[in-house]
Amino acid sequence: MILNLIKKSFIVLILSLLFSLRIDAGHNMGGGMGGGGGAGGVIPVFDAQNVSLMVRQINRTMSDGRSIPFWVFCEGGMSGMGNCSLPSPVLELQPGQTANVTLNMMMAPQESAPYHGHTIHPHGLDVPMSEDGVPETGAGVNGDTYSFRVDNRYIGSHAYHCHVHTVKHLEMGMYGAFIVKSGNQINDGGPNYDFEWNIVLSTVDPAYHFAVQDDPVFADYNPEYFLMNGQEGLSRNTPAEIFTAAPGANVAIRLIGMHSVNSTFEIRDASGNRVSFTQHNFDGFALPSPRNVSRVELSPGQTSDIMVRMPSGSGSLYPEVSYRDLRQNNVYNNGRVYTRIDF
Ligand SMILES: [Cu+2]
Repeated sequence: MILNLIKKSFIVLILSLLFSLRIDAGHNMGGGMGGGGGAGGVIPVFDAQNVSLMVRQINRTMSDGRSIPFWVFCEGGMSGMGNCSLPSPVLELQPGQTANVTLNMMMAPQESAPYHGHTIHPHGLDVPMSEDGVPETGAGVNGDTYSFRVDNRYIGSHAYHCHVHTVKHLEMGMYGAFIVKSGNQINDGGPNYDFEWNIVLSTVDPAYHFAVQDDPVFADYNPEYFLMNGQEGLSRNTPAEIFTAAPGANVAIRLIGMHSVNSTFEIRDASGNRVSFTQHNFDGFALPSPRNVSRVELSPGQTSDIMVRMPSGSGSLYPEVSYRDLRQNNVYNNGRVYTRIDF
């Protein structure tokens, strides 16, 4: 009897390990895994009041077959396996709550001195210096618990990322959305949304991923892969993600710019015409008044919260991001990334 029980729990353990390994691969192959209403999209969401993150390497096979190593923050406490995704998980905190985000360095891939260790830097939130994860101002790089509070001004989109050798570690995937939430309000006193979708923008220069210490020199940035929520979304038929809303619903889209070039966000209808929407927040704060626009430009490190109303009847809209080089402002080869909202 006891032996059977042990056998059974062993099988359950193996099955759960296999399952988490499958998740580790991190592929939600161009849609199919439709995002879900309140869930915020395909990237897992955790409560920043009590979350433990560790660092793991995951290898991604890109659309051209090349395998690229990423370092990501994975939720998972001491279990050693972790719940890994690219981008790293979304962390949520309500105004008035206290964040307790623990960085567990057990088995973390890392560089040697002087770039040893990792931190978690809440980007765009004003937190005490001891909690902001910046080694240059004294933050430890061997694991820590980051504890801070936010107020109503911060309702909306922010980010977090590692602040050790940032030029490399950010590029490696050590970034995620940090959302300050108050019910369904898009900002303090702002309108309510019916659905919320977090979209993290990022770019990949393979040379940075294979770099050792400062070789090659991190000077020129030549991205080859362009992502929305970790997916390439090279065409409308293979969108980075398919989000499911409802006719007539207000969908909040939170754009978190963790990319390293210029970018433009637009929404098009089935005929390719631009759809206008309302921009409520920029760079983590409410605009003095909402703006009716048909595009949003996002520079590296910026965020924006927009709201778009689904038409009546059923159909699809196509949010897209164009990544453009900083010098000539030309759209990169494969630099247009497509997603889809079904309603
Ligand atoms: Cu790091």
